[in-house]
Amino acid sequence: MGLIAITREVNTAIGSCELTFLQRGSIDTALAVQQHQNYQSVLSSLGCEIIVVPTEPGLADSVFIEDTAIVLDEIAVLLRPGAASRRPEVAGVEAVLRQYRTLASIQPPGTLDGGDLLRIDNIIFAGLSTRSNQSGIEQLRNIVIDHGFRVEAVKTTKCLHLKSAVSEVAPGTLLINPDWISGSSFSDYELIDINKEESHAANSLLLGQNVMFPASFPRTADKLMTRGINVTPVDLSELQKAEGATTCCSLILTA
Ligand code: CIR
Repeated sequence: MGLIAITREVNTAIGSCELTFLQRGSIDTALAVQQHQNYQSVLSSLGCEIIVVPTEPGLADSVFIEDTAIVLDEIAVLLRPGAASRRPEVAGVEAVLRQYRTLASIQPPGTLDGGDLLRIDNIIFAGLSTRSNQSGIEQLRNIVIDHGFRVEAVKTTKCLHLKSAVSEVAPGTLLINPDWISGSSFSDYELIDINKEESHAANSLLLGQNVMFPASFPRTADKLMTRGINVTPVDLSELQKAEGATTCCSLILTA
């Protein structure tokens, strides 16, 4: 059994991406492509086989593939992104995922973005956000309960997704921005606060013993390293301007 990372190409229309909490800044598309290629090389160096889903015209946010599905060992759930412009992204991802998993899907009026789903062991924390609604969370709960998963809703108001504010950096340990989400929903875990000057630093991708982490947040990276966590930096400056982060550019699964 090996690890697979499914990624999706950067679309040339990324400059017209969805934005919610950020002001639009100019994105260097060529640099975004280069940084995304490096992101894939890092995933590969950490043991993942990379499968790239081609993008399609008009899918400005397609690189943020995480928002289209959640993949568990037993099943994959195709999501229904909260931004209508992003819903056409799901079909291309479905075509690849059906080779690896039985599929279920979120139906209207439910909406759910993968960035709102923080899975830790058999618990899925689900952000109730501007993108993900109660119906989406309820549908996910009904789909995964038979596979032994519990879904806990957590309201977010200050950031795009739940995982903008909290992510797992080691088994039982979460990196959190306490200004964006209360630690009270995560009292069973050890919490590490981000450095206060790096408000977007809470999103990291844990792969085995390593954490892929944006190069733009060195103070928080130092904090993690001081705790004995292996940090592998990735420069994602251009995708960050599109309100993207580390987890959102891949779907990780075992196969
Ligand atoms: C959006 O607003 O949908 C995209 N521009 C960014 C999505 C980032 N997704 C994620 O962090 N899971």
